[in-house]
Amino acid sequence: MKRILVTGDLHIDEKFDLDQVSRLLDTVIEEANKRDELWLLGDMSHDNQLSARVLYLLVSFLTKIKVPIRMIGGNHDEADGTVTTLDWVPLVFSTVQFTKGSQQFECEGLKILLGHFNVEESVMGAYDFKLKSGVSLGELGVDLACLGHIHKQQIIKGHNITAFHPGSLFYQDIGERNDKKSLTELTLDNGKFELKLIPLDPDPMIQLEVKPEDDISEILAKLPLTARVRIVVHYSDPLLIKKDVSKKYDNYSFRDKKIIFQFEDSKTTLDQKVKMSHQGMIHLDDFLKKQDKSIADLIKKYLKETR
Ligand SMILES: [Mn+2]
Repeated sequence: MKRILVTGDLHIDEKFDLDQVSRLLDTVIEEANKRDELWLLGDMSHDNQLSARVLYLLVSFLTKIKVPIRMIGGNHDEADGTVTTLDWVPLVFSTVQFTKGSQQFECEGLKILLGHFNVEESVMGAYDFKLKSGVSLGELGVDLACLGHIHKQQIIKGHNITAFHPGSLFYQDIGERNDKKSLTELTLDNGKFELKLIPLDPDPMIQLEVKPEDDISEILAKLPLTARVRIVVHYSDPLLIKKDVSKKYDNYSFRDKKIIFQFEDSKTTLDQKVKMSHQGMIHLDDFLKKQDKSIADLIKKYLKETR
């Protein structure tokens, strides 16, 4: 019997608040270390150039995982042609079995595929729409497919095959705000498998629909500081001064809240603004100085050889 923690689409990036990302990665570390293996299904970072902070988070994450890892690259990990931003990982971490594309193997008598793509049956977004894939579930030719790429957690059952998307760790898009985020525990036992969800608590994303005259300051005051809020102001008055409407909410301090104002009339959608902390970048050398020497040396060597 083998118990595996499956996740993916970590999208480590300043853009998504590294406090949040690192908090959720701590849960991944804790849950993975209780099991036999960790499978990571691609899109480790968001940008095809890793900043020092992102690299630091990725390295310290992998350092803390004490079980063998299978890792595949996703579309966000493609750097340039055949190069990915993760090529250094197996050179630094011998416990990571990394491939740029899919992995197919047998485990506990089951044919398993790890991939970073969706099948025709995968759904996404708030309204469960489907995205063209070109491959359907039945065509995969395995018993179980673990698929990254789609951020909405789901299990897709077919005839003699099951696929699942463990989904992403946190909300990137307001369209995901009602989805539940989780890690997936996969138990493999002598030709049989079982999937169990482990709930995550990402920073909430909330959408409030209001009219210009509505007073929602009390609702806003009660929201946690980590909430990302979109206020959609529906209006019909063509003379409405948008600045005055958003000024109304200044009575309540938003300094630490991440608020997006969006004004919607029948014709236009205007002004999207997200306030983010952690815009600062640190210098690579400063970052490397603080790291365990052996890892820092390997990364330095890697960076030297690839530049
Ligand atoms: Mn992704």
